[in-house]
Amino acid sequence: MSDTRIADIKGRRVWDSRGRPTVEVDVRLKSGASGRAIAPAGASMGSGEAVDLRDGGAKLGGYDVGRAVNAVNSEIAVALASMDAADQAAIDQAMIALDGTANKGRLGGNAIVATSMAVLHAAAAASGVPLWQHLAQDRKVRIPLPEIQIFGGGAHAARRVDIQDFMVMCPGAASFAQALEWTAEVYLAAGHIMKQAGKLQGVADEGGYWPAFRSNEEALDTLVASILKAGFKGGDDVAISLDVAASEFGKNGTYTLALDDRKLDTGAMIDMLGRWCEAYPIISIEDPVAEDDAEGFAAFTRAYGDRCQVIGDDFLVTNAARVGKAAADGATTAVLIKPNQAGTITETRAALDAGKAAGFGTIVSARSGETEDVTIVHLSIGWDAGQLKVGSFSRSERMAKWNECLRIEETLGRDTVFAGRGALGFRR
Ligand code: 2PG
Ligand code: MG
Repeated sequence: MSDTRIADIKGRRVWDSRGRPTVEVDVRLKSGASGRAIAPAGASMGSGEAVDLRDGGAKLGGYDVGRAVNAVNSEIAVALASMDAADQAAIDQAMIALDGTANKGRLGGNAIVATSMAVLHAAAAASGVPLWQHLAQDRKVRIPLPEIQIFGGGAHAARRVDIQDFMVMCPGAASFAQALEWTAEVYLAAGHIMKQAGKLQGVADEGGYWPAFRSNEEALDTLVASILKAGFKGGDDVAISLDVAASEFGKNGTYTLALDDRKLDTGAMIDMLGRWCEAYPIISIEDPVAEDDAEGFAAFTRAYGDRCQVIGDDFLVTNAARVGKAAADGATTAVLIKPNQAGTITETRAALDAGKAAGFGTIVSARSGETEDVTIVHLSIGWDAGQLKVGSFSRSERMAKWNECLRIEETLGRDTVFAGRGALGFRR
């Protein structure tokens, strides 16, 4: 066995897909094996997330990460020196204890998650297998069903439309490669439609077309038109998935749809989404109501959760206890899993396990601020999450992840099982 004790940890400032600073960490083990990871960053964030440590002030809009990088190179490097990288739980626990806050705000969720993921990569490198395989051990894994954005919105497009992500999923595809090919056709068709309508205005933060629409419904109509133009039957082959990200425009039971110039209470919000579920081939809705509206979540899930996956993101913030409570309350049927919401690999895994124990759909997800880091693809496969959300079908921080998943599917060859439709979580 190689020596998996940590020899050296180095943090540095690199840059993310929004041109903002973020934290990269290199971990080197005594055996010489090494791992690297970069912290992503959200724009629409749950209030219960681990928080990034930013320097504030005027420089770089306050987004600089000098203090977080410094935390990696001083306190964290000292605390983890000579610890065993193969014992991820002990590594993560040491950082949690060292930070000492409930939201990881002292050392920074960005410093901690980048270190936690880099340690995991180093342990995988020491074992001589790809990360997904290191995580899966001998268990069977599936290649995830991808959830891919066609139009961006909400906080990722200057709130040009209220709804954040207009996405497609391909439950009828036979493989991940086929799901990507079908999505590429839909993305292409959407571009043609936008161009013809004189609405092609570039892309939003995650690579989906800029949502130059007059109403939220026009975005849905255009998405359906794109699916049909690409030659697919809406619903069976290619279906619609939405991230409403309702916490961005709703609080205390009032939702303000700026584009549609309407204010809705929780009941009206649920009715509107319900009408959309009837009128459009929607199979998944994330954060249909705000994070402070647990009863709204349960009401929506009771009404539509048998035919539409109901995902908690800002509501559950990759927290095992919250996932357990949502399961007990029937508040969602699925959970979004984002490592930097939890702050460590161990806590991320615990949230995913809680979701699986509840029979939920589990979706490993990127953030709107991303990089070339492809760790989440390996987590999704190695932990057999079944679903993967990465943003759209353009911009290399997104394509790097889709392409990594393609390579792994190819590696598996005949043994490949594509999660497909069966990965979706519905109310039972
Ligand atoms: C989300 C993510 C990705 P952000 O809300 O699910 O779409 O956005 O990273 O800004 O939270
Ligand atoms: Mg979300």
